[in-house]
Amino acid sequence: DLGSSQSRERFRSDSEAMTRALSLARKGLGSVEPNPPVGAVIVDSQGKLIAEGYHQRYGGPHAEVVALENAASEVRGGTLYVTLEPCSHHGKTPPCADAVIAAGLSKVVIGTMDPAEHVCGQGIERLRAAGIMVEVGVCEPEALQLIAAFKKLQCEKLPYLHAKWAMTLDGRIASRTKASKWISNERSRSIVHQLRGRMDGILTGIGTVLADDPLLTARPQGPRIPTRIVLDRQLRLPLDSQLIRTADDAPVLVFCTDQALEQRIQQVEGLGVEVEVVEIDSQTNQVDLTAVLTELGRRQMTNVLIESGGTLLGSLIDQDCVDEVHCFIAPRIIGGQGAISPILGNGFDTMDQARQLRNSVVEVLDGDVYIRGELIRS
Ligand code: AOF
Ligand code: ZN
Repeated sequence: DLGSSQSRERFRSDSEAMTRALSLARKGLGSVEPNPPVGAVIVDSQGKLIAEGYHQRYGGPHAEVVALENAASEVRGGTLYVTLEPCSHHGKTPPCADAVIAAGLSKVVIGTMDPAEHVCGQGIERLRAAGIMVEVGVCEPEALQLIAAFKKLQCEKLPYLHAKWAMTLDGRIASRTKASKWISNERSRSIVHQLRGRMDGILTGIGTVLADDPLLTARPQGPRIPTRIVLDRQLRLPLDSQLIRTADDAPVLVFCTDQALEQRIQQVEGLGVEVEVVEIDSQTNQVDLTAVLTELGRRQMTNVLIESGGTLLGSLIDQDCVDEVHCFIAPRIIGGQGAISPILGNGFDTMDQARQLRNSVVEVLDGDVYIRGELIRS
């Protein structure tokens, strides 16, 4: 509720208004995918806030239209701040650019252009052709970060991969006896559950399943129920594993190769698990990761969390597939030559080849250190 006109907020700058639109957009994370999270605010000709809106769920009205419908007073002559370029296509809803023009707004300030083929500048063009003043690129880094997963799925047809691991101060995810419960504290683990609850999939390897018998669900449940995805060349997934026992509550998808027996495939499928047979990667003698990721993209999975051991994560890093890192460091030392590192694979030979984080944020969670950031992909 925007209240009476005297109490209405007035933004001091374009970036302040856009920052508000960005935080509105974030409320849709986990609910809108595979569509982008988008937020919008409208101010009147005096610069007073008169409407707010965001894209709330997949298939629902777009942010701009929600804001227009919520307007507390006349929008004619006002300015729209929107995190993403208004659309110009007839999708599940009519073009927002047309709605903006019809409402008589005089200016539109945009966070970033829509990278999707069906828009890609045409929304901006349509607004300008109607005589509306358009400015693009206010808070663009934040606006781009917000749609990073949407952009990857649109442009590369691949899911955005988040890698998560928890390790000790000496960089170990398990002791030399393979003990790994629990490294990080409760607060770190609750962040992981929040992350899980907005993912389309959680990806792990059969090694982790055999070692830990994980559930890989979000507790409490978030805005979506992620599919638990296991890479399992020979289909060794135990029939009495927690994953299989809960297959009715949250989907399980297993990728195997022709090294799995047909009879085993049928048995596992009979227990409610979906099985996909893909090629083997002759380099690693493992399930071909490109085939897996292509299939997940084909299924419109936008965000996938990797919660695996060092082998799978190492291969994904070697092949430059990871987009974002969530690393939890516990203030403990386990030591031991045989203790296990989070990332194996081939690795890189020199420091200048090392993978680099950008826009990283560090938080302290009751003594654990949480580092998240985007991985720069070459
Ligand atoms: C959204 N929400 O607030 C904006 C979007 O299938 P449709 O009709 O929902 O259209 C989806 C496309 O619309 C999406 O790919 C993006 O390019 C554009 N803008 N989408 O879901 C919004 N502004
Ligand atoms: Zn739209």
